[in-house]
Amino acid sequence: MRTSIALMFALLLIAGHASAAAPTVSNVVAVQRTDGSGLVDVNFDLADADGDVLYVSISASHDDGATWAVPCRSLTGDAGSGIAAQAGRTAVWNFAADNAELEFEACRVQVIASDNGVAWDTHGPSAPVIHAWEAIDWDDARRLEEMARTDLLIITGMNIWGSPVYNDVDVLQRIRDINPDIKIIAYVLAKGVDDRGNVSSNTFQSSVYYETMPYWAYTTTGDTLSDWNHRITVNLLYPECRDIMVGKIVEYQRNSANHFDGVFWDYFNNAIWVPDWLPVEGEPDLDGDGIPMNQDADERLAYQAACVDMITAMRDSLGDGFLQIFNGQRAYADSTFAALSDGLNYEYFPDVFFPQPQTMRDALGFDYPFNVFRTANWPRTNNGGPYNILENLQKSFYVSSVDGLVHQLVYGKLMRVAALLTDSRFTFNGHIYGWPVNPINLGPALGPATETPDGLHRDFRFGAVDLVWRTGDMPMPFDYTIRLNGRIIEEMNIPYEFPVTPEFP
Ligand SMILES: [Ca+2]
Ligand SMILES: [Ca+2]
Repeated sequence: MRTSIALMFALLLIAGHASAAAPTVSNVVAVQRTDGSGLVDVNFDLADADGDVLYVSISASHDDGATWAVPCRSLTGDAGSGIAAQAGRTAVWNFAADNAELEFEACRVQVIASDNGVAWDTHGPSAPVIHAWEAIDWDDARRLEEMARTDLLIITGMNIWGSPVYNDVDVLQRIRDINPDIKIIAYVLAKGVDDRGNVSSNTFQSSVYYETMPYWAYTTTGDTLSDWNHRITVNLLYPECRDIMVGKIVEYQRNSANHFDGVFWDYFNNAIWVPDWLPVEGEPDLDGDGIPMNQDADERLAYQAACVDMITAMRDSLGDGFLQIFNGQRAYADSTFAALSDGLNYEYFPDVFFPQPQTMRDALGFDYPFNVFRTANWPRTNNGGPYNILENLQKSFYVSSVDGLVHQLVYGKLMRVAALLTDSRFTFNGHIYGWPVNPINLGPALGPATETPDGLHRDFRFGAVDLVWRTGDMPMPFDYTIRLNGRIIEEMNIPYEFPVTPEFP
């Protein structure tokens, strides 16, 4: 192995996450030793007025700070958790171990300190998307800092809009203070209202409940239509109903203290789908002609046009820069509809939409017409997208061949591999907050994924992903290996995994 040379220069940074007294980092100086060891000494001063012990994260850039993707994992000394806030700290970066055969004309090093114990490792090409649909404690400084690490955060709009606690307090700013570049998206209902709106203290929830009441949808037998727990389906065929559904969002986006960067519509299908387990009598019949929606082509076309009308109305009101991400199956196969969006969310990927069996194999199959290599390019690009998101909330477990213990088979790892191959994004734990323990940043892709005799391969600036087909379907669709500059940093071949990390103990 050739010893690499890097010219380092100092960079101050960062810290200052929302807390009683934010830590500071100063006087960062990084110098590579000249003894042939390839080691880099990173010297810096830490301070924290209220004396918190800090988590120190170090990352490196070869392009003057445009990206922070240079592999920087082999750190010893004053990096990681439990670092006292003192001057004269030193971490040692084994540059040669992380970057065998590489050299750079110049590297910048950044040091980030957190007094909430939060790791600020870099991820790439895309950071994990965070779906945090559950209620958020906006006074939990650690959770806010954890969420600020993503560049796309999706939270439930009506937990803030109309909330007696949060509507008039700009809580989103608490995250933007930490990460000014983050996009924060409101999860909103596309075709229903919460059936607890009549007892809610949330004004968004109650007003949309009462105002849409004349336009609630009914079945062929006159039952109130519902397509999920605690949902009443509204009848979007009425223009007045669409005006309320869109207008309520526009009203709160404008008048609440909390201004989102866009909405996540849940969800758009070609027709209303009612799960078998819901106690709904009769079939959806929005046009009231007695013909069930699934046998009524005119009704379905009218519904599809109504959904487009809402998207257009939202854009007319809140502008072209207001993101609209679509959940639901319609956009997965309808490129014209998908082109209205800034991104598609694949819920329970790949179990919803892709044909059974061999679902992951279709989703990642070049021959399948609606594979995610193709759909990744369907949405708009003018707001930084496409933001196509792969997520799966399910869980599996296995007995590890390494330690004989039960571990979770973390679907987020499979989502990440699929996303790396397809230029999609991923969430690590479905629509509940989740974040990978093992940070992976391979830098930009060098080209598209290619087929191998038994799987897929893709090269990146600093690494490669290899997928080998297994069953083709969840929960173990494929084995994979992720290499960083030739070194394996993550591998799955159940019951073997590296690293063996209880991601959700
Ligand atoms: Ca502090
Ligand atoms: Ca009908």
